[in-house]
Amino acid sequence: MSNCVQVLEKNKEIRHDWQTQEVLSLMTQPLNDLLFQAQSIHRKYFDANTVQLSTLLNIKRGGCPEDCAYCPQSARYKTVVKGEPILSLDEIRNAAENAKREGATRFCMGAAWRSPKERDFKLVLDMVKEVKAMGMETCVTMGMLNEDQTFRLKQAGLDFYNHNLDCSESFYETIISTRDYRDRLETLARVRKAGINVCSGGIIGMGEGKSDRAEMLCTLANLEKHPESVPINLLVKVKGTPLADVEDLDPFDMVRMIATARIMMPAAYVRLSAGRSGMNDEHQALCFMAGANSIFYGEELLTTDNPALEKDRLLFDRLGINALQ
Ligand code: SAM
Ligand code: DTB
Ligand code: SF4
Repeated sequence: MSNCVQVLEKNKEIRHDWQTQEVLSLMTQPLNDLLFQAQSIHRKYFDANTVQLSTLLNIKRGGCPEDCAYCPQSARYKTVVKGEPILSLDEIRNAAENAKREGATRFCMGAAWRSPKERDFKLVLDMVKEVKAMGMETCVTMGMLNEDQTFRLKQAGLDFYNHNLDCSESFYETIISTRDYRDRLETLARVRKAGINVCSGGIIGMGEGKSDRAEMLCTLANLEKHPESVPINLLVKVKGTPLADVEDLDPFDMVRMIATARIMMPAAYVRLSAGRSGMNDEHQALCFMAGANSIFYGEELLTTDNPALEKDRLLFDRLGINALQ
């Protein structure tokens, strides 16, 4: 196929006019058909056997004023997580060096804030500069940002900002009451305007319907530009949170969600995010087959467990997957 035809085809595939009903049909079609479509698209945009590794560090644990029903770091719920002060620059440097040595290409720093206060924000700018200088990609997630903050983060060398939609606008009020959906979209628009790559996705398994999942993917894919990174989290049920006893998800629903995200946002890195500790190797392999090409690599997410490094290396070996260098 000529380059010109390839470009025309890709232009048709990168769409921003998705409708919930259409996406619901895509997501619920026979699994083999869905996987075939997702694999075909994945192979046009990426090497199908390469997965990107991001390591997470919780730079400010717990004590968050927000009421996100899934989150063990909310001060409103009685969980094992206690509020702690922000980590020091030395602690960040050590963790990032370790992540780099283990093979991660991106270092993601998360803080349990509604939005950063000026004093803390300055510390985060220093963290970003430090990690960037080590030759790693930088990512931060710390809640809502104003325009001044996004521009200062860009100047400090921030590559990605993670701010999830979490779920559909229709389901949102059952999950969070302390800030609204529009706030999330506004922060994403400011991140984009500042020239920082957007990392945005959501969580499934919170009791939402399939059409909520389709609606959330439509909101992401219908943004003016697709997010460069789309984390798909499977709810980690934490004792003490309102969602601790929600019903288990059909494992194939995670596979379907990833495949649908892959088809809708062909050039994005789709990350198989939280929830891997509860998945067996075969389930994860199906997620990679569906087009997931990024993971969180490290033994802890923010407050909950993630698979051991050795376990992930062994899985990659068995599947013939290479880590993105
Ligand atoms: N406080 C900031 C915020 O909420 O934007 C940044 C950190 S927050 C913990 C980042 C994301 O982690 C949330 O938006 C949510 O998607 C995900 N998350 C939190 N708790 C989770 C859980 N129990 N299971 C799956 N994902 C979770
Ligand atoms: C994202 O989408 N998932 C990560 C990261 N972005 C910050 C967080 C997952 C948190 C899982 C629950 C916990 O460990 O506290
Ligand atoms: Fe706070 Fe973020 Fe947890 Fe919500 S998800 S309670 S904002 S740390």
